[in-house]
Amino acid sequence: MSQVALRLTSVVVCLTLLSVATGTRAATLIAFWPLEETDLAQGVVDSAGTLPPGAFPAAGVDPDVPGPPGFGSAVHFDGSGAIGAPNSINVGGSNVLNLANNFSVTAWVNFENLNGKHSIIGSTAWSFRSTGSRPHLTTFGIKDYFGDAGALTQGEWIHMAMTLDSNNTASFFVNGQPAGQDFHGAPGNTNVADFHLGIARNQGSALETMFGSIDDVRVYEGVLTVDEIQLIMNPIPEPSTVVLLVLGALAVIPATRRRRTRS
Ligand SMILES: [Ca+2]
Repeated sequence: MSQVALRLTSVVVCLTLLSVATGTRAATLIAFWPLEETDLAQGVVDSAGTLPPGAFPAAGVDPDVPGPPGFGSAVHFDGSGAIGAPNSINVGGSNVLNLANNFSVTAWVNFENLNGKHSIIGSTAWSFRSTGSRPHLTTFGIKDYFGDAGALTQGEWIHMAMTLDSNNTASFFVNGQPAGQDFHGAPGNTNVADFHLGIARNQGSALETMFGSIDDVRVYEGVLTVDEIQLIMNPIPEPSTVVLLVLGALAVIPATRRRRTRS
């Protein structure tokens, strides 16, 4: 099993066990780019298996820079590009990622510069990005949701997550800790073009290119809990740990059943 497949399996196992333990229904992973590609000619794989491979641009990105510890390689964006010719990764998904609310996004980011706006992923429906030192979700034409000022830092890997619940409340998390909430009364729009990693949208005046590196970008349908976000941001558990978790869960279930049988 490849390292990426093992990591995905590990996270699924851990989230499932967490859901069983808490009695909550886990959010559903619908797109996951581990960004393990190392050559611009390679397709950018969605390990969730939902979308066909995305495409690197001809220039402006380096597909083979070190990611955060435990997450393999990452992609560096040089902040260049123009509307119509963006230096970003087109991952499609206009009919899959066009979520109006009740979704979550997570990613590792290493900003080289926090001046202005720098997008992790976006389309004409929504964009998850930075504005200055604040996490920022835009549902274009509807609402700008902001997290806490000072929550973001540059020059180091930080883990960013956002959730937009079914009441259109956005919650932000940085390195697994709450980083602000923002509210609105209407969902986002779902009439969208292709999604891109590294820009907000490829039309109008909102290119908002990433200047820095990103890795391990995930989109979920549903609202992740803070515990789930902390699991996602952790590097791959050792296989022995996963095996122990599964064996532990299997041991608990018969014991619970025996207790129920006796009572
Ligand atoms: Ca990676």
